[in-house]
Amino acid sequence: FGASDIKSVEAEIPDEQKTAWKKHTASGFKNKEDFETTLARSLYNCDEGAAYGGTALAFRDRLIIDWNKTQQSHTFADQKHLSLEFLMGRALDNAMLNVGLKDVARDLGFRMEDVIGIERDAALGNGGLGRLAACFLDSLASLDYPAWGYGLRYRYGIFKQEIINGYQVEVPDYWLDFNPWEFPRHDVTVDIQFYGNVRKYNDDNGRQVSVWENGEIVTANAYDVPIPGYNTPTTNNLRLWSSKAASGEFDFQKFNSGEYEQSVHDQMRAETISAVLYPNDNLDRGKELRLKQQYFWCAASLHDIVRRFKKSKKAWKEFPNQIAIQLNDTHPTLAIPELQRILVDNEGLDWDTAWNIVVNTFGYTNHTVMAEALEKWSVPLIQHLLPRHLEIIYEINLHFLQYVERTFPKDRDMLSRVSIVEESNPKMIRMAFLAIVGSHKVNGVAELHSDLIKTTIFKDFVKIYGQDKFTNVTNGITPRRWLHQANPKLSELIASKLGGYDFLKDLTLLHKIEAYADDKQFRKAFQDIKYANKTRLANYIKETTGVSVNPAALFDIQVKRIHEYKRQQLNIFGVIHRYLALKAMSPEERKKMQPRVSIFGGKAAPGYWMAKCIIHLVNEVGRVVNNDPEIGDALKVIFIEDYNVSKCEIIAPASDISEHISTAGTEASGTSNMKFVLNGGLIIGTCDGANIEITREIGEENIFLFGNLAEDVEDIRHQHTYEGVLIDDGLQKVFDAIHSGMFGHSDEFSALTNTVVNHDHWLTSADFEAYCKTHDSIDEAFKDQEAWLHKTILAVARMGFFTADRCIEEYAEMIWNVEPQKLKQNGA
Ligand code: CR1
Repeated sequence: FGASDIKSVEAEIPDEQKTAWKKHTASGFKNKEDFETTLARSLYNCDEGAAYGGTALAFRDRLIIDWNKTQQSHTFADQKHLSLEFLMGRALDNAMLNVGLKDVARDLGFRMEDVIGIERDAALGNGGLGRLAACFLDSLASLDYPAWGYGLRYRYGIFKQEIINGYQVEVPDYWLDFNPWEFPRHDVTVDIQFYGNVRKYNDDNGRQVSVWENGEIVTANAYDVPIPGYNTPTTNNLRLWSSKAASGEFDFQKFNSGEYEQSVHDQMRAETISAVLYPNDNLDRGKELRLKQQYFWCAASLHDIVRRFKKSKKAWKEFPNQIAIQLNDTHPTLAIPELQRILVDNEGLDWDTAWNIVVNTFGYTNHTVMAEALEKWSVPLIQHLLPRHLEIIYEINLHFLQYVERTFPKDRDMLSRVSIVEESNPKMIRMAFLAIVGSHKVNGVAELHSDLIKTTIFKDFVKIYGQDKFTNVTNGITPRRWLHQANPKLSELIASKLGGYDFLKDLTLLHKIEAYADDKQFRKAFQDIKYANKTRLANYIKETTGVSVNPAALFDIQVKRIHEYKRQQLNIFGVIHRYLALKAMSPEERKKMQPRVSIFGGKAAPGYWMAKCIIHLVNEVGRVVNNDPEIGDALKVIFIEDYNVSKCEIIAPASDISEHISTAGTEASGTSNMKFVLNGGLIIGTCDGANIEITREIGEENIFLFGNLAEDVEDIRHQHTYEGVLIDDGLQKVFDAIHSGMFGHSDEFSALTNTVVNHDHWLTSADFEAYCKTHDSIDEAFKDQEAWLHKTILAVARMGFFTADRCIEEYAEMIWNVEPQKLKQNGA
């Protein structure tokens, strides 16, 4: 380009953008050159991407100052949250909200949503378990608890879902292209060993010492992510580990002898450990690489924790008073034998002293009772990968079983039932049992779930340890993201009545809006907001699927991982039932029906055939129904592609009804149920997980419950085995329609209908009639909009209990014994 070309480009830059940048640079960039060098981009070339980059870097700089202050002041007393998954979503919007500077980006001359929309979700998790960890990080920082999260820095997060011809196709999610929210700590590395052997010798005092040696070394490299609290300078840390070949590992001998390829291959092998998130939700598949990930991350995190503790120069017995480590499910259970190994083998403590420290340090949260999700690892695999840990696990088990035998001398079967080692072929290590034995508290995530673990899978452990070791912390969600960020207009309306935004930090204050449930103006404003949120979703649906849906119709939404136990099949069979009923009506009758939009979204694990069949059926039903001219607006069926955290922020505020319809006793808690109600939608649900407590809080007249109870499910399954499955008449009509080829070749769906006919493990048929009738009563209730508004407002007002802040306070008091540490404004 010549000089004149540049001039002509410059002339096209709108003035307000130039001034905006000038003003904006005050908070992040010193001058235009600074901005341009940071982004390697000319200001005159500034599109949404650059605006995002600029805004993110500016906010990041603000966070760093508070982050450094927080980390300086919180050096020793810490709560550590070990989780293989942190489903963070986007960071910019949240950072702006928490720092309290949401207007800056507006000045740049861009639509804020467009700028925010540039950011890729940090999708380092599968579903509820990973999102819970992210909500907890937000609450820990917002409540000023000194706390760190430890996870893995996956190069590929959960896959991106594309729907092609009605089928799910998985595309890798390479999310790290531009990630301003992470800070590589090249100086924070830990060498992690795998394989090798254990050598024993007696030291000078005659004590037997074990040395784990000759293993393969992989280096863990820390990447830190600042976690800003809301309306406080406290900024905590999420440390994610990335794997790379140990420096000695790049084998120069091989290199020099011409085996360049081999040495690069070794490098890649090491990097593979943190390459990809396993895409299974509520399912355990014992792959060696997964076990490697688990140990890699546990060992790196513990090394880090121990290193910081040792700097404090305190005695080892102080360790559990200084540090509490919470295990998010059994994925981090190897941290238990690892800490025991560090204390006994490296630090020379005797077994009992060490074990006492270990047990008092760890707490274990269980998130499922389903057998297929309970982790077990084969003994030969652990022996091969972690020979010293296997010895330690055996010794832990020996001590434990000796205790059980002494306590229950007459119960011979007890020993094999509770043994950490399952006597199968091959032998297996039961990780949940190891987690219980190695922790001082075990909690479930909703009342029913916490009761179920005590009466089913962990029943014997309650006998052994007593009731007190087991407790409940019902899940919650952060109101910052899930109310204020996702639904700013509703948040504003509430604030206008409550005189400010204090409720975002004390959600129980919401109860004060009960007084407005009958206030005409308030109701109208509430209704308008819902309508606007539905319109926003309708626009998104139009843009992404091409289907027009009417925002005045009843929006019925089920978004979550696709799983047979969550019963999206029940939902889609119900939709087909409705479609058949509409088809059988006269046009006049049809006009009288409540128009509906049935919205589905969620990923299926790539190897989960049945879940993929469900997705396919939903899409095929949508294709038929949405193109049926007789049906029009009476029914639309939508599948939203690639459901994730940021899409949930658009979806949750837009429901009239959301579906939480798991077979009773299978959904440990559920957390999207809370998001939907908090945003002014009602629930159709089973008596399962947190639905039960939601009902207790909001009142049973404000929720649509149906279906068999958890206590009856086993009997019904038993009946199925001995007497066969009774297929409900309405469901039979649905199956006939599917078999007739109405939704494409019926072979495609035979697996789905056959499992109902053959076993119906998930009680689809047993609950079908009640499910359809409940939907009919929802249609009736929705017709009376005033009464409906009354219900939804009361429900919102009564959701205060379900804030993640309350969870964190319960964990802090019952399990961690830690106190908040407020930063003084000057950072001291
Ligand atoms: C449960 O299925 C719960 C979350 C968070 C999931 C869900 O009901 O809300 O945990 N469990 O507690 C899970 O992923 C491996 O188990």
